[in-house]
Amino acid sequence: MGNVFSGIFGKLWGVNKEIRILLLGLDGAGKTTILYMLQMGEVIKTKPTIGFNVETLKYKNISINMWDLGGQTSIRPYWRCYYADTAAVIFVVDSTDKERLETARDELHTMLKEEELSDSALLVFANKQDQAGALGASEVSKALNLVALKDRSWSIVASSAIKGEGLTEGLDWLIDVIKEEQM
Ligand code: G3D
Ligand code: MG
Repeated sequence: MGNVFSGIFGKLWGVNKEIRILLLGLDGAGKTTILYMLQMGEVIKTKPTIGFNVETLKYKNISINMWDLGGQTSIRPYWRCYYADTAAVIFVVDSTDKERLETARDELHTMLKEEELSDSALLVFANKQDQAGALGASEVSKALNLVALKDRSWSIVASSAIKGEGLTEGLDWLIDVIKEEQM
């Protein structure tokens, strides 16, 4: 019985469902490239994002309002203006940028301390895997100290935004988690 009902609710959940996901990470990590790759299936020429880009993606019956916030140091304090009603955060890391992994880790943990994000799931993309010398997902995970995250669903997925690799795998995981938490 339980299975029958959860099956029905599982199908209904997506209908007209709108969720909000934030794409965050340091500048140059690949957030805007990921947004438009998911939206249009192609690589677009990006410029550093001043302010934000927002796009609505239709994914498995769900409308995802995806907010890509600028990642430069001067803009990061404004991330918090967008935290309310956030189902999930996608944190993008340039896996070749070893010098700034520590900064990325600090920004991530500072952000996750915010009350408004206490229920948000976290997906990390260890991006730019197509580049020589990129750290693998487990190394990025270690550098970001993800094991320290308590009471939160999180996952890290290796990706190459320009090749479109890993993106739907990550998003599938995220949608499943959000669905479970909201049902
Ligand atoms: P941001 O929005 O996080 O600031 P962007 O980052 O999406 O603007 O990407 C910054 C640069 O990284 C862009 O290159 C973009 O093409 C590149 N990039 C994004 N994802 C990948 C990836 O998976 N692999 C590789 N090799 N490059 C990637 P430019 O040269 O335009 O600055
Ligand atoms: Mg950008």
